[in-house]
Amino acid sequence: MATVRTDQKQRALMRAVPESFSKALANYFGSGPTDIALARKQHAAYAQALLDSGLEVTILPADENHPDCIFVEDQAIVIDGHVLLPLPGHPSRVAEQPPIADFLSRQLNGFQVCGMFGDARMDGGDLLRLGNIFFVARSKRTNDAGIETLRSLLSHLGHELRIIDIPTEKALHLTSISSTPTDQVILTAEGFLSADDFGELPEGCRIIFLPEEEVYGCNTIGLGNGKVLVAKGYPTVLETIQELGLEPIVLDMSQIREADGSITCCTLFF
Ligand code: CIR
Repeated sequence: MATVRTDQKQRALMRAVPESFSKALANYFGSGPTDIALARKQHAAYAQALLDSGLEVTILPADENHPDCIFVEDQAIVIDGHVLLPLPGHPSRVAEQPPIADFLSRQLNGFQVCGMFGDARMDGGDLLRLGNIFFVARSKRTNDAGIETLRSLLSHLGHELRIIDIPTEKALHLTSISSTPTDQVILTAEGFLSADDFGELPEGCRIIFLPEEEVYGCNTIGLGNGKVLVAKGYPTVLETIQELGLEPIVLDMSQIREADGSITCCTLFF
């Protein structure tokens, strides 16, 4: 049995799919959702999978003015009792944040909240955690000033930060091309990043490179109880999760993928 995440996930925040979801930004995996009823069905099945795994799930109402509002991962970064509210890297997504910030501040009594100012920009989807190491992408959405804000928080918390330049012509976010289903494993696809990009990993940790055509499937969520959410249709990813001794929960993400959204994008764990 593989060792699983130390930060067991217990509470999840999601946001409902608006009718306007068909207008979501789509430049990488998809060309825009076409079936909102199906997107809602897939989103509901995803939420149910979290509930069935024993998590407490809150779903905030959709915001029709913000077609991308379901992608809550980008709007807040929750680390060890602290919340960083980034300034999202795409202007159309900035005003999605207030209801999420309000919710988190009501839930997390005693949590410290910090913000991002000036030219700093970051999407939460550019952050990947492997135990006490945080990888952040320099991307179309996350810039150096944003990374410096994150660095201040992480150094205060005693965590290491490593910066990775992602190939922006091929990838939106770092989590679009990688994930950590456990605290020991990074899944990523060939053709995007090299082992050197991640740097030397702690003993017992490793990177597993999967075929380039399965890059979307490399985005998984390890729930910390041996279960891992994986997208339907990526056989090598599925096999790899099983070989790691983990239990995959397979979700059909087809309509969410059409909006460039991966599994991690739809949830904030707090
Ligand atoms: C966007 O382009 O911002 C959305 N259509 C997709 C955001 C996906 N979020 C993520 O990877 N964390």
